[in-house]
Amino acid sequence: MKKKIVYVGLSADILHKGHINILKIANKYGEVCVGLLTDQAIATYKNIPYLDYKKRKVVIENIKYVKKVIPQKTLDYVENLNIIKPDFVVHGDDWKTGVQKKTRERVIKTLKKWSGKLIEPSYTKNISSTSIKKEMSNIISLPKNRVSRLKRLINSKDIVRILESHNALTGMIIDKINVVKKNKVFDFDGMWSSSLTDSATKGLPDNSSLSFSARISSLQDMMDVTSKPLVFDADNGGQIEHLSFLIRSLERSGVSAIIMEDKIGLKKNSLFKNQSGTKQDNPSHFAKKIKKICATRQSEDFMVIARIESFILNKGIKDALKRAEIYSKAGADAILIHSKEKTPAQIFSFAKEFKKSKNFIPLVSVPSTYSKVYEKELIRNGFRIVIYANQLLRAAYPAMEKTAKTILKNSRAYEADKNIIPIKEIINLIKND
Ligand code: SPV
Ligand code: MG
Repeated sequence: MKKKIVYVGLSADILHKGHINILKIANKYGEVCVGLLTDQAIATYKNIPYLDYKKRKVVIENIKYVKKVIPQKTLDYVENLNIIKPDFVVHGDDWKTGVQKKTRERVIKTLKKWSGKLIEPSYTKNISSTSIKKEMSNIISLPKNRVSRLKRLINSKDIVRILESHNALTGMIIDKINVVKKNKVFDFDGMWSSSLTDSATKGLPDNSSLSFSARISSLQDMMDVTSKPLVFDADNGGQIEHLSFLIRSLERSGVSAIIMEDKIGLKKNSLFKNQSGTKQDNPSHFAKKIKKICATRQSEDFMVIARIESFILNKGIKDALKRAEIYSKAGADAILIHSKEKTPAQIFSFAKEFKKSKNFIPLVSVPSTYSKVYEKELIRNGFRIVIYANQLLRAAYPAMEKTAKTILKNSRAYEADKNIIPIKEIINLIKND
């Protein structure tokens, strides 16, 4: 008699006895086919897994209860079910509520077409993947593991969302906070070490007066208490002869990418209205800097992102496109096309043209002045990374200023209390373990 087919959908990132229990039960009903969720499928509803698809597949296909493993490319099972037409689907009963509730309903509906059955063993309690994940996050935050995470995120997600961080505390906010919208978890994928906000925090202008060693010391504070990737704003990277030392320090610290802008001379922030005296680098000289980084980096996963300032200096799209070609050929992994317009029209027309090139590489956007743009519009126009470059410092400064003024006005602190967090909360914020 033909053996029955049993389908089990799994992410199987951190494999625990709950998974084994499900597979063991599934095996009793027939031959088990595991639909292993791809990194892209997992990224649609939670963080990308610690282990990539290939590594997870090796583990699962060697479990004695498993007959074969196929990729499940979406959170939804329907596509695979229609191909496999299993007699049974086995899943822990924990999906009756929460993110996967709808997925479950669609499984039941699809199975009905060929009288298949859903088996739901009770979920193995007392295994907290959250506590296992906490331990894993210590491993993942080791520099070597953290460096490569940004590239994996770019390969797995529609858009990688980065937020400015200027100290350890802001890094912790980026690492921890999330919101749930339409059953999906939204969080930030990494931190931006901004030259503007790092300098401002130290009372310095954004003109490279803050040395790279001071910048690296600030980011070390963040790296010590976080696990997400960090993208480093390197201004123009400094002198070509010094680049290899900078890259070595960044990689050792666990930084995932350097963004280097094609300007020369005394650094001026790109959002200043008056850009007189600011010059753009000769594209072939800038290309040499990119090549130098590619030649010195230890890990292929450490990304070099070339930032084009043509629009900032009113040079127009032709100049920007010419540069994008040259920088891409030199080995850049992505292009940040910067703009200080109020709308994204300029960068979208650049993206439309650059997409036609055989040298096209992923695009990065910094929507500081065109902040009305939604992430879905950026995705539609070919952008893969969005950097919210300064918002946390801009939020913190007026809040602190207001509190200081309230104390002065009232000659006591009481009136400020209602706008600030209780002391207990700030003590509990940082765990002492
Ligand atoms: C920064 O945040 O320091 C940047 C982005 O480089 S911008 O301020 O727009 O130049
Ligand atoms: Mg900067």
